[in-house]
Amino acid sequence: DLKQLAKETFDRIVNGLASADEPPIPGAPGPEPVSLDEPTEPREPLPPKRDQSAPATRTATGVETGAPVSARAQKETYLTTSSGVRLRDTDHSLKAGERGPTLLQDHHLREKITHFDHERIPERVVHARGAGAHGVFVGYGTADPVCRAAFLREGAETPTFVRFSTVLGSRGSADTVRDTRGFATKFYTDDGNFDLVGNNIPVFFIQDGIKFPDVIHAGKPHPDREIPQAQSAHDTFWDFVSLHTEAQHHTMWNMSDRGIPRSYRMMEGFGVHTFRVENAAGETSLVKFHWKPQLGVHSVTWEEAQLISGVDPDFHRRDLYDAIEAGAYPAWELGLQVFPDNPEQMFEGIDLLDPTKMVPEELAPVQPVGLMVLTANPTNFFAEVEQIAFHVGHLVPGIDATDDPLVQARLFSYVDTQLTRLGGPNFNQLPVNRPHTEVNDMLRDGFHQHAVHAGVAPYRPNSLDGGCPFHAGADVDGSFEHLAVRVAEGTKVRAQPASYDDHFSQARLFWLSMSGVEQEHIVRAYTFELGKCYEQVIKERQLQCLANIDPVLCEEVATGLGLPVPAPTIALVDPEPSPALSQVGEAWPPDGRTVGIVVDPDGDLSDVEDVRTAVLAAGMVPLVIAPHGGTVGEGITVQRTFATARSVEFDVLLVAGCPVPAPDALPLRDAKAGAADATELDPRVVLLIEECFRHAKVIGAWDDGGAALDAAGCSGGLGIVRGDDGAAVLAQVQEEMALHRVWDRFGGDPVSS
Ligand code: HDD
Repeated sequence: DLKQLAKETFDRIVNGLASADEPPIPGAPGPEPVSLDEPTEPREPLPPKRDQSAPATRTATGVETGAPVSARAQKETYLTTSSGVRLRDTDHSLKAGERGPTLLQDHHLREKITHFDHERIPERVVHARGAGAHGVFVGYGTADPVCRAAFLREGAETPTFVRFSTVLGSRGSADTVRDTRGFATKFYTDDGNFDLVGNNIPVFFIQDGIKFPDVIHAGKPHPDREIPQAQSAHDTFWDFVSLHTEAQHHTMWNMSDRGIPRSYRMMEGFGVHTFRVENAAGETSLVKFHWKPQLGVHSVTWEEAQLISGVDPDFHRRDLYDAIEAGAYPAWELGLQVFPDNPEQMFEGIDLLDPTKMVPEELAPVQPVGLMVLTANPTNFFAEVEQIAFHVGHLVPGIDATDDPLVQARLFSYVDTQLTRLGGPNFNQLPVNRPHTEVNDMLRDGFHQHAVHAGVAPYRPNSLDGGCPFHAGADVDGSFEHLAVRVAEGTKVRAQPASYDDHFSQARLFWLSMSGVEQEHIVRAYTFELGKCYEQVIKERQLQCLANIDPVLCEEVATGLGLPVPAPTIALVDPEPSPALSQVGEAWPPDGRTVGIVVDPDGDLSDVEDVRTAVLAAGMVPLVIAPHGGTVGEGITVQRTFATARSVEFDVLLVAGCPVPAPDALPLRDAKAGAADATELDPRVVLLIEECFRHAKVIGAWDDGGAALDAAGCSGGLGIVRGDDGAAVLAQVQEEMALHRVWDRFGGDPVSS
């Protein structure tokens, strides 16, 4: 029972000491002074945590040992050197006398420091900042008519590892910056690893991989000052995308709410390229891969994104970790858009080999073919999330790449970058990268070789190793062969087809498919980003691009920048909008949302525990917010204090009391002088309520909570639920939060064209 498991895990992880019989009294002296001495007894064994995703009984090269091969280190009681010798002291260097110089012969000192000196590896040149989790994929069997890949068959269960990421920022950068998000999945299938290395945006900035260094150099911090970090709001980015106009479609997605997701759990994923698949009868089709999140597609507001970057730069990483730890396992359906494999590789006038174009779902519906659920956090971030190495060339029988010039360059780039990043050619032997199937290659030696290859003939043909390894013929299950399709004939050229010349029509399609409030956000995003540029000519050139997308969008942004509105240089056509592109309007279950509950320890707390339990039972995460930590009332554990809570952490706010200012809300001298006004609401609670209101969140209040809303000046309006009974308020709040935000709260006249 997942819900029960979730509750138990939540109680253990989040509530920590909540089960103590006597709740501690805040500020009271403790019973016994706490010892500062180092523990001397062997500690308890490590808490149970899953092993890294290494095959249970196989070595790195897939040799069956019959015994568990554990990748888990740090197991025993006593400290050892790396060669397993037990150590009596790791706290003092070996010296010539207590006050004398350190001796060169101190091997342990040198080993310890040397290893530390080499702990860092180069971060990924792009997608350096990320988070990952283990999961399982189950096929529905619905892909059979088009794709024979075994992991898609009905009921086939395949372990997976997913790494989400931002693109531009360094490894320590903030999570909620405006950027594309990576969505890379490794399927450890019975036919070897399949990597789907996608993004949360279905199109890309460039049509040809040879431009990848250009777009990344433009987006990365300026080479002279190395600022700004993890931002596109700067001159070099807008310089490039306004000149290289095929980037305009992807840029439009970045400026939309897709660029600032609420959670990795609430993002779509896209394989971007068109792939070629084959069914059991040998017939081929062209497909695009989609991940559809079960929690819906949601975003934060730009103001929230900026606040979070300071308040909790690890917001998305923490969100993913906490959800999985609490048993609220995030899930995505894998879907396929299927197109006939015609020689032109076009569909409804859209060039399927042009990665700056997508195919609206209304023209080619996404057909679900399986479900992925993320069920376990990494055991060790470095070993798994940092060392995982994806590759678009990791394909399994039934799936092949196409001639899209972007994927062609990617097929080269990934191994190449990993050779440097992971220090040699044997990174596929790392536990997280190992296939869960047998490996029988003829690759040998190299840095960090972990396998002890037993044969003497790593060549073919041979007789000394009995002729092994043999080719797997077409009759052998699970053998891979590139699909034998005819390649286009022509002369060698550095050129692209005329069908790649349209750079604006799908950006316009996207704009026209947005709701009013989404268009408003796009206008504000362009205005913000261009407002951060220094060069006038860049702003003017980007306005020209916007004029070629939509006159209203262009005019609104130009007004914000205080610049003239250029006329379009192309004829604008009105495509049929694609409602599937909009995030707004669909109702979603409340699962996985975070609910803040403000309580007043001196007020009526009778409903709070029941509401907390009901929130948890509904699959959401309740966080009690009080003036101080510890517990309030009869053992209700406080997860956030007024000092640590900020509105951006919550999808919904419930206010169960009207807490007066706590001493730490005021300057110390005033508090000492007893200046707190008992009738005043704590200013940090005012800020919580105001921000939740401004960010269009549902707010519920009962008992004295109503007075708190009044004191914060957010007494009523759409999405404000007030009542006398906590359970009834929560029930209505749940209904109202189905749309995620209450955009109608602000009425007004949203931008529309
Ligand atoms: Fe890439 C990493 C996604 C185009 C070269 N890419 C990387 C990651 C993702 C993507 C999600 C992070 C993987 C991880 O978590 O380890 N990349 C994409 C998508 C693209 C794309 C969806 C276009 C459709 N990439 C692309 C091109 C090139 C690269 C055109 C080069 C020609 N990408 C790389 C890389 C990275 C990488 C430099 C950096 C770290 C790594 O590979 O392992 O090779």
